[in-house]
Amino acid sequence: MTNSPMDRAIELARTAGPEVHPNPRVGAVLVLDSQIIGQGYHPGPGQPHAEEAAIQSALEGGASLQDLSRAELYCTLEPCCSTYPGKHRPACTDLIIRHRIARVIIATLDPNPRVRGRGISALRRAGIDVDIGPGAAQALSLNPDYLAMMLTRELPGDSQSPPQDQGEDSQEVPSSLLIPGDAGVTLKIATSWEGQIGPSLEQTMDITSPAARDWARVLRGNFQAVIFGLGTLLTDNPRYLAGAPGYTPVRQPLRVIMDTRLNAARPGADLALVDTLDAGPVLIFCGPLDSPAMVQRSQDLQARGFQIQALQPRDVHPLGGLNPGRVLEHLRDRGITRTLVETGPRLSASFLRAGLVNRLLWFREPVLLGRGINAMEYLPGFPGGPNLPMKRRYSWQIGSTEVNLFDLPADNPN
Ligand code: AOF
Ligand code: ZN
Repeated sequence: MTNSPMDRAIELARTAGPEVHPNPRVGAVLVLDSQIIGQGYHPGPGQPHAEEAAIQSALEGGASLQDLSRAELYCTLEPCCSTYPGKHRPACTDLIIRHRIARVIIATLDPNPRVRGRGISALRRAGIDVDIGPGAAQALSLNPDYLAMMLTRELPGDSQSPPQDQGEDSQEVPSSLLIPGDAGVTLKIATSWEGQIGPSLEQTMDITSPAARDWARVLRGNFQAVIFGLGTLLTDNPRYLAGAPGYTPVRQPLRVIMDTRLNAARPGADLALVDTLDAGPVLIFCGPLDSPAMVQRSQDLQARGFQIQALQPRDVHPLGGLNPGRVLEHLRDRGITRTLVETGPRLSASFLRAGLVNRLLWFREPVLLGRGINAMEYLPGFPGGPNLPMKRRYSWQIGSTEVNLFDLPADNPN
């Protein structure tokens, strides 16, 4: 095969015409011993789903049930998992389980509140090996409208919608990560398998799989603000835009920089953010404008399109850092209560130490780095560290990356 089976499944999904609306474009491919033995796509409401079409085409092509039990099914979207009034077709997970397919590879989750990870759980509960993430970016870009619609949809009190707490170590993807409306501060940390965050206190690393990175960008669109520090700004030069390629984000969060001395104004700091101000504003928190130099830097940055919010002398730590609690208060005054902190170890630690983090999203990559700053040693309250037995609520895999979600006992009025 020249293309990967997932590439082929994405190609198939693309063959659906506009009649597919309001359903998503989905493709599926069945592979046995490196040969495609079945394939299909979903043409539109009332028609077979891609998985059903792929299984059907394999059977019509002469595949036996024993062949299916050794086959791998590549799906561009998480298979659906329930029937309900108005649903046209049988649940794809039932078909997959009934045909005893050995392994299922899924590019992206179905954000439909009736699915949202429950399709994956159903398959895993049935003993089917499930891999998530290959081709995620292309699969997301197949259905920007569908994703945007589903991400903003909630079915409160609907017995079909997933229960709030799936208990420890559940494989369910938390719907709160997919639905805007979840208040609080989420801290995102990416580490190697042994917990290394980066080579130094300021630097972060791009070690997570591309699929996980795309997914993180989609999730970003569910927050009102994303906070980071000067170190991350200068070393990573991030843009922090929401949405994967071709995917319409729910919103672009306000980019918030904590920069006590306004070093972002440093000559030579060639900030990529400057070119993204059309997508949304950037707000810089700093210490008091108590010197001509600070006033000058503030003016320079404002002239480049940044907003500046100076804090009081009492909000500056003797060692130079800004009080993260005060930053959150200012954001709350602006109506911002759903915040993502995506920054280097030092600032992450100050949010954790102040007890301001409600949720920890730990992206853990199966690589070993051997040296660097270790989250378990450096971050107070990090799971696996000296003083924190913590309840992991969810864990799932995106590409090669393991994503873990923890609820922290935060002292946060959000
Ligand atoms: C799949 N495979 O090919 C598609 C899925 O009304 P129905 O029965 O067609 O169900 C529509 C929902 O099924 C849709 O909102 C989305 O959640 C899922 N689409 N799922 O397993 C497919 N098209
Ligand atoms: Zn289905």
